[in-house]
Amino acid sequence: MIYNDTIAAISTPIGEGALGVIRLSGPQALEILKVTFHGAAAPQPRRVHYGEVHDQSGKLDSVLVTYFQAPKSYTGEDVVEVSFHGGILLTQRIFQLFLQMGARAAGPGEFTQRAFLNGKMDLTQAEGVLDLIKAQTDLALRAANEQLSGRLGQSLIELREKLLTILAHVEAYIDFPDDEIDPETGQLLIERVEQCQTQVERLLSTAEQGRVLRHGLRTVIFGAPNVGKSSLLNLLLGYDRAIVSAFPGTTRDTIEEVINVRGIPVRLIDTAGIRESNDQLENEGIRRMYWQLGQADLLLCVVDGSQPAPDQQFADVGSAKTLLVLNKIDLGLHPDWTNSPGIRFSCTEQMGKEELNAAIWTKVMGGGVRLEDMHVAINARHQQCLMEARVALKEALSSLKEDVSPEFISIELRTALDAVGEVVGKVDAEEVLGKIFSQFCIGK
Ligand SMILES: Nc1nc2c(ncn2[C@@H]2O[C@H](COP(=O)(O)OP(=O)(O)OP(=O)(O)O)[C@@H](O)[C@H]2O)c(=O)[nH]1
Ligand SMILES: [Mg+2]
Repeated sequence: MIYNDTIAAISTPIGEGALGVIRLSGPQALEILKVTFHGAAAPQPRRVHYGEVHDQSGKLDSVLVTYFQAPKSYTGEDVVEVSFHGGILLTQRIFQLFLQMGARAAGPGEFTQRAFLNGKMDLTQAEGVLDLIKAQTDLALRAANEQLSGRLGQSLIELREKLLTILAHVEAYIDFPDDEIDPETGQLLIERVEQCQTQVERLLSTAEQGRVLRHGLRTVIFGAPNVGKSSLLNLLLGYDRAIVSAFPGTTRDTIEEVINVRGIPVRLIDTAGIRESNDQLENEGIRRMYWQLGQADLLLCVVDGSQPAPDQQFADVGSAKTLLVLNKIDLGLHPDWTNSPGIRFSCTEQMGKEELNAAIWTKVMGGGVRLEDMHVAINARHQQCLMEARVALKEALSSLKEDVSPEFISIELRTALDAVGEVVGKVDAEEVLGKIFSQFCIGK
């Protein structure tokens, strides 16, 4: 074990709840429990004990305590979990008591960081814990669970092993400087590097879906005033979030809400209608709308399908990023739109919702690998590392093909190896670790 101090954290949200939970991890965890807990028997590993927690002045609460003996615990250290009645003051009193007894207040993600450093999980699994806590849809939850189970880590470890084998081969030639890599071995190594490249590409192809699952698909609803943008937001959301009125220019500020489209978290953003205006507030709304357009993953261009098509379209509705929504078709579709591929929609009649959801789904899942069939979806950090690996592998491959000296090939392979290793945490980079674990909540 690496640490000699014991950390404590309130592991439940601060507020009134049926239960509150405090966790302790470290070499003094059991000792702190023993002096504060009064029960029928001394705490045994993997048993739940009922009793009371006392401070100097007497009983604080009736509690249940669980003792997880190292190394069979979340962090790999001695861990104690105490659950009690979830009052705000009570939680603070018990927490303060543990601090007085020698524990230190844990920082964000410190429990998981210890779990990682004690070899209980690799870095992708630690990040899976964070994804699990933050998941907003079933699909995101499933991807997080897959990552937590170690599936991504496993495939990266296999990749590393393949790279190590290739490297060992190449380095064997360095030790015998008179030998060049013989053509047969050279060909074999080329094939193996190409296999590694395929694997890296496969993982990289899940980056976009991973980003959407973690952060939501930024979807901006835009169009002329009064076409029904806010009505569309309200309909998709299922309640009246935005003000709808028959006056053009109703929406000013942008309004953001997250919905779940078949497991994809979609961050819907309603914006001010685009038009020339002398109204300062409206112009500010339009300025914000343009800013949002620049940030969007997907654009829902809403038009009034019962009216003639405007001379000028606001966006390239043929672009892969844009879906055209022909709203108000309950009033009849204007002949201008007859051949339009836009989705026929009516907010008042609630028509076209399924078609729109299907179109959003296809935009996200359409190209490349389907997340349903995949078991991993990498995050931005993984993507960055794997892109470095991609570059290094490409270099290694062309060096191999051009019979460059083994020393150079070995350097390139090592770069690829390090980049892949960094994904699972097989590098000693304080900075990387600090950055990852600081995103966690305290107590995790
Ligand atoms: N008949 C019909 N009316 C609709 C439909 N959708 C919206 N409306 C009406 O159109 C008017 C404008 O709707 P909003 O949702 O406020 O339109 P908007 O695009 O957000 O307008 P701004 O915020 O002003 O840009 C309201 O009177 C709605 O009731 C529809 O599908 N059919
Ligand atoms: Mg509006």
